[in-house]
Amino acid sequence: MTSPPPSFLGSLKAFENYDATPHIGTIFPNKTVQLSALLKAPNADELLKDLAVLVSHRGVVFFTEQDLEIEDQKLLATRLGELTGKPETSKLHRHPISEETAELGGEVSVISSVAGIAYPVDQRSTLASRSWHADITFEPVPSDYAILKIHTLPPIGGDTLWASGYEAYDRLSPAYQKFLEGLTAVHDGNFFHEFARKKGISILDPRGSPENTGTDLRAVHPVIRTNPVTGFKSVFVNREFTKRIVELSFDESEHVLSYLTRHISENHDLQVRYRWHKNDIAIWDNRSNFHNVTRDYVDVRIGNRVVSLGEKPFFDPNSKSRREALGLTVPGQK
Ligand SMILES: O=C(O)CCC(=O)C(=O)O
Ligand SMILES: [Fe+2]
Repeated sequence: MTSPPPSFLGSLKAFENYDATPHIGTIFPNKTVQLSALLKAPNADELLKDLAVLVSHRGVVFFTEQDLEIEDQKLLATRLGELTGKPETSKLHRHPISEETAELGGEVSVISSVAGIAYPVDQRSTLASRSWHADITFEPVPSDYAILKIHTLPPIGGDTLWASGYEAYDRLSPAYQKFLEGLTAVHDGNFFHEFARKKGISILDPRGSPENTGTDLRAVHPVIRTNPVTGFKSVFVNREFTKRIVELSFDESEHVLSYLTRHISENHDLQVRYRWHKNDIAIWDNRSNFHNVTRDYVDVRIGNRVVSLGEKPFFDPNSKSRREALGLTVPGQK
């Protein structure tokens, strides 16, 4: 018998909410809870810090039918990281292929089925699982939090899935966990050059941190990463950007990456799937989760995404896994 996980809600306990699955996802279903109001509350710093901690623990948190304007969406993304101790040099990310429109600026990515940043999908693969990723892991200083508001939706379809990197780590055998802990991997976003060429735009530079500069969109990060907010270990490789484990031979690297990405996409019991309503907002922690949109619709689907930058990824050998820290057992393991 395991005890139920402790609550990470803090000051947010006052608002109606429920966990979407045991391992990932918390939903605030009532539109009387508005992020715009939390930002202006007298105890805003307490509420927003507790929100950041909740997102880092639960992976992704959903708010229903929000009136948050784009400038406040940027402010919220900034505050979540600031209140949980991110480096001062980490600002909002400017995506390499964002177009700096007067209306939105380079700090907003338009997530759209018709224009803006349509994520380039590998045309050779028709698997929906091909697009599992964490945002912008090709940057030396990648993202802590992302906030997505979808304002235009097809009548049905276009659900988004998230998967827990904490739970993915916990499901590995102790021997495999140890093997992965010393390893590092190359994350590569240079495919965006082709995209930029076709659109006739140049790669934005710098991109929200003095370390995210230049046009070679590659970085090396630990395969197992410690989340500084929770202290938990997470798997940190993803199908879209992670190309090579540095310390292994080419074939060994292919094998391990293929296993880990299947481990994330095929264990649907470490995932949550969200069906959007107009103006819903999802906030997720990119350090220890992956996500993937479902391209099963034909109508227009558009949202605005803001991605903030966190710390340079690190692995703390003294950090714990989520289940270890919370005293939860892994199914099938003693
Ligand atoms: O369209 C979505 O639901 C998610 C797209 C995505 O990967 C993102 O916004 O980072
Ligand atoms: Fe994404």
